Amino acid sequence: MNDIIIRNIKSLILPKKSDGPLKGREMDELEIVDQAMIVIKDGVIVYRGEENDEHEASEIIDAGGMIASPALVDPHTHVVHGGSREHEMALKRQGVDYLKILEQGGGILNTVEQTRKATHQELLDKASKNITRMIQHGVLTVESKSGYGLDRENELKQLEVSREISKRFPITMCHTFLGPHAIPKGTDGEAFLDEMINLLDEAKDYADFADIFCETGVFTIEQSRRYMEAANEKGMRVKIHADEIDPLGGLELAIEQDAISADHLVAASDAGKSMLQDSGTVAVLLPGTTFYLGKDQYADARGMIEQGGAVSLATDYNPGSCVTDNLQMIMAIASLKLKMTPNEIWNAVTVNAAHAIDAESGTLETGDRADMVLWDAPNHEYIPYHYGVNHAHTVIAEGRVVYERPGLTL
Ligand code: IZC
Ligand code: ZN
Repeated sequence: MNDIIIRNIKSLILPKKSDGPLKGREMDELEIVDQAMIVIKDGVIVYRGEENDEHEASEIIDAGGMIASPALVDPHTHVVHGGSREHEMALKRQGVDYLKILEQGGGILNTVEQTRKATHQELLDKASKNITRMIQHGVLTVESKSGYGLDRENELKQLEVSREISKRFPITMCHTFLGPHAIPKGTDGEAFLDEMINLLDEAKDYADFADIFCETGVFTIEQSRRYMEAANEKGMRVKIHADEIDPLGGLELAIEQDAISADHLVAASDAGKSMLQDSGTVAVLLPGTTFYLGKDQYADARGMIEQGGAVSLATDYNPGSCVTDNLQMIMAIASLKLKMTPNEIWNAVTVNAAHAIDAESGTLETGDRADMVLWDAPNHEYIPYHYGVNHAHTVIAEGRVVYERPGLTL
């Protein structure tokens, strides 16, 4: 592989590398080096910092005064699925809420039907489009969940597709088994949960984490505990969809079970939030979902950070409650609705997102994989500010340009 110098970077955004996620006040610290350069050798960073004349390389990229950062990390997605649910928009407009649609056999269960019908190749082609868009928006590390199969064959099919994607694209992926995502129609919840617990032994060969949807009408706290204990016993680190709609105490359970992340937390209790500081659990907030579901109450990011917690952000891309592949859009919602500062937001979509999925991504230290983005923006605060569009100009994966923004044909 070639040596590359990227010069003429207006500002280089450098989240701090650390053994654990950044917590509390640390989340507002972000190193920014002005008039910077990056030197890459064999896909790895060998220098990053102020521009100087001390390096040589066979290829030189002139960043033209753009800003640069580590590639973004999206630590919560449901990117592999069949079909789509645009017909639910009309129901939502009539005031039928998300859990009601699920109760009536739609929602997740509709996607389950479509995912079961789809072949491996169809799922792969469909998810590849989403992954392409994610890369174009500056994301090079993605978590991907199963959960639309709800039986052995189809859960494993989804995980196989997810693993195939990581081979086909220049990205880092981790895979999560979310067998207990909904209860198939006409099935007893307890019996179905047993089936999913029995599947953990096999799922372990395909997935890095075990996840469950703990929510009214889906899985209770007691059922979620039983599942998480079983996964922990089998040596699988756990995650949980917790307190998204109703305050069930999912965050406390996540911390009790040493979950690597607790995701959603819109309705998390004050007691739960105060426990984050001394825990190894990252709060993965998904404000795009709150926005898409049309709710007024957003997760209390400020309370979590002010009490010393570690917060991350993700798209939660899925066909029902948040249909976007654009993590930059989530950065804007985090600013507007979660009242997070620009520095907190950048740490949340890089270093903390990586810790939420145990990935070695999100920083640009010497020795790190050269996954980075050149942004067509004057400064790092600009990206959450100018919302809904793509600011990624050049995406570099392991030192290789994999996306460059096309121009117009005039
Ligand atoms: O397909 O609705 N919340 N799971 C939990 C989802 C949203 C995905 C979906
Ligand atoms: Zn989710």
